[in-house]
Amino acid sequence: MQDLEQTFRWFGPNDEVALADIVQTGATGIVTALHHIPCGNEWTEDEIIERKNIIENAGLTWSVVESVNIHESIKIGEPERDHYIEIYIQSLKNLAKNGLKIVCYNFMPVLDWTRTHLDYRLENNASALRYDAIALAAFDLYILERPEAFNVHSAEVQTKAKAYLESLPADEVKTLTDTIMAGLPGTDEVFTVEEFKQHLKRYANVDAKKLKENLSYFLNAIMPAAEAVGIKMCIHPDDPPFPILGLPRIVSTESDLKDIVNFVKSPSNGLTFCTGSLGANPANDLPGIVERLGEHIHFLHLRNVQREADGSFHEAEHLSGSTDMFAVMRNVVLEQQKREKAGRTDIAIPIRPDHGHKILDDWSRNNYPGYSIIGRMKGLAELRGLEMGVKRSL
Ligand code: CS2
Ligand code: MN
Repeated sequence: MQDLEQTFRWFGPNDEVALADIVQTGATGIVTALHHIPCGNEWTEDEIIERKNIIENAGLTWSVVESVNIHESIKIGEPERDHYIEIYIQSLKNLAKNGLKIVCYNFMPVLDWTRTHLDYRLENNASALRYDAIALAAFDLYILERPEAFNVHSAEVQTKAKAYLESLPADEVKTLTDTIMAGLPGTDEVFTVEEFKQHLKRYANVDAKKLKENLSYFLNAIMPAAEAVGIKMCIHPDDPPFPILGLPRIVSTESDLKDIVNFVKSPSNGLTFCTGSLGANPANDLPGIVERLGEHIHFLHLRNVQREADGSFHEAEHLSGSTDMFAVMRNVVLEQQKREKAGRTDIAIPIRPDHGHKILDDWSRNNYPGYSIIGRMKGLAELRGLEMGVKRSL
């Protein structure tokens, strides 16, 4: 049976990790996006071809587009959304013309992934990303000063959050704010608290139900075109998979994922299975999701998180943490078997280690948070070993 296609995210020519480095990790596929094109603008064929050539000249394949970001007007359901959907469809057509057929996206309002600490030290002094529930509450209650936050966080959390904030030196308060307010991956953009408040206002009338309707509207609008050109869309789950800072989240649970694949029944309407994102909610049965929704998975992000009782978590080693990665991989391989039997050709599902720890010489480069080269390479190496072990033992 074909192996999973090993991929590595690359942020483009400005990434301090070069394609020549990635070749040595064992990855053969690249996951990238035209990060310099502002969200809502068309990805022209010229730009796509230019990026594709750079990747191919390094002996690699551009396997997955992550992400073609969704304009906020589409998430909010504003009148301009139809205009932005047209542009989105045009970008998909341009990608498909050049052989790019797997497109990841997410539907998280305003913020992409959210962490509170970018340099959390593990026992071996490796650096990991962390989401601390108390720190997040402290920001929500006393920096963002969102009135409803006092109804969301319990009295106990409010007390702890206050104490936490009072214990922080001023420069660390700023670091915490900038960490939570980070914009899209691949950019250095950070919202100010004021800008973020403006964004929140636009979402005042968008609850989870409305946001889901807007996602359904978007999917129904783009799927006929995506299907016609053979594009497989795969939605990335929310990270973390629960509402934060007053923003709704609708790609967080198995039942959300089921709803989404049912919005439009099409092979083009698929999922990115990110264990790091989904795994932060203890109620998510990750191996079970692969078993039940595996046919819709077009892209795999296999990383681990270590959960704590209060909702905090940090990014753990790929094979040890709260998620049983063996059980996940076994069900991924069983899904490959099912596809083979059914005559499907998409057996070599692209997999990436997603994030990694900062270890060894990773300190010599200024990478995007979570995107160290050696830490990710270690994760990928572990995952490929696990895959081989599972396959040989079946
Ligand atoms: C990452 C995200 O947090 C994660 O797991 O994979 O940055 C992801 O790249 C985007 O949210 C996908 O749109
Ligand atoms: Mn992910």
